[in-house]
Amino acid sequence: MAGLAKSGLCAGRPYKLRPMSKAKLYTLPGSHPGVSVALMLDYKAIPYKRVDLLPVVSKAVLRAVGFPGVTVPAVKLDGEKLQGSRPIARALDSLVPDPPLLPEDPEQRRAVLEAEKIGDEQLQHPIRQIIWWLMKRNGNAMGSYLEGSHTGIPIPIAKHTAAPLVAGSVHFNKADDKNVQAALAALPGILDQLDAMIADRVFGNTEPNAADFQVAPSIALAMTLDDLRPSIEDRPVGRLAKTLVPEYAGHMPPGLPPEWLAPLSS
Ligand SMILES: N[C@@H](CCC(=O)N[C@@H](CS)C(=O)NCC(=O)O)C(=O)O
Repeated sequence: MAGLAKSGLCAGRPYKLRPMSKAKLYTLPGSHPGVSVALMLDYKAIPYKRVDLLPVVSKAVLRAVGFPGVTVPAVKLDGEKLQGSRPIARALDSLVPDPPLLPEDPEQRRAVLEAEKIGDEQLQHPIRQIIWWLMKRNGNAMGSYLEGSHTGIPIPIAKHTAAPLVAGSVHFNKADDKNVQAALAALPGILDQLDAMIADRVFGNTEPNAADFQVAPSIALAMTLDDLRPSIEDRPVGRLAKTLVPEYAGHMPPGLPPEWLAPLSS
């Protein structure tokens, strides 16, 4: 098993790690919580191998390799099987405390956990629903989200066999007209809340915390959508995402009905 660097500098602070095996991150191409976990592993200087599963098929694979749940991100690290971006963040802090993902001060810690929860429970899923709704109507965009992925399947082949996986993902994520309209209507309120938390210095500071790593990939993914980018990129949360995740694979041309986008422009 590969060992880890035993010391180094991260965010200007020295860190010390006990030797541990390389982590294995199971994710999907374009998965925003998967990017969150990859960024946190990098921040903790934990080397890892990334395994990109295909949507829908991923559920059976995760079970086959011993995870109890059927969603990514999932991580094998030091004999532990971790699943879910927030539980993984807590486990990473206990395995490698420095640099920390949560502040020590209880009040600041509570605020970061609240922002992280909004990112996970309110922001992640609407973005997922919007993108699957669009992918069903523009299968050509699929190839761009597969750029740089490690599925083991050549992109042109994956792209041309994706229709049943897209249909399954639309079904699994309930990405129907009603839910996507509701997701778009809720988005401005969620973005306002996150911008207010950045103004209060809960996250978006010099040293990133668990909320930065949770929120920025969802916003970066949202900004791969031509329909959403103009309403997000100049907001504090958009600027934060561009700093933390400057390159997010994927590009989705416009496709949402203009009237569904009205809440974002008002
Ligand atoms: N809130 C969970 C999200 C887990 C989740 O829904 N992951 C998606 C990918 S972003 C998934 O595994 N979907 C299964 C599929 O598409 O087949 C987390 O942060 O870990």
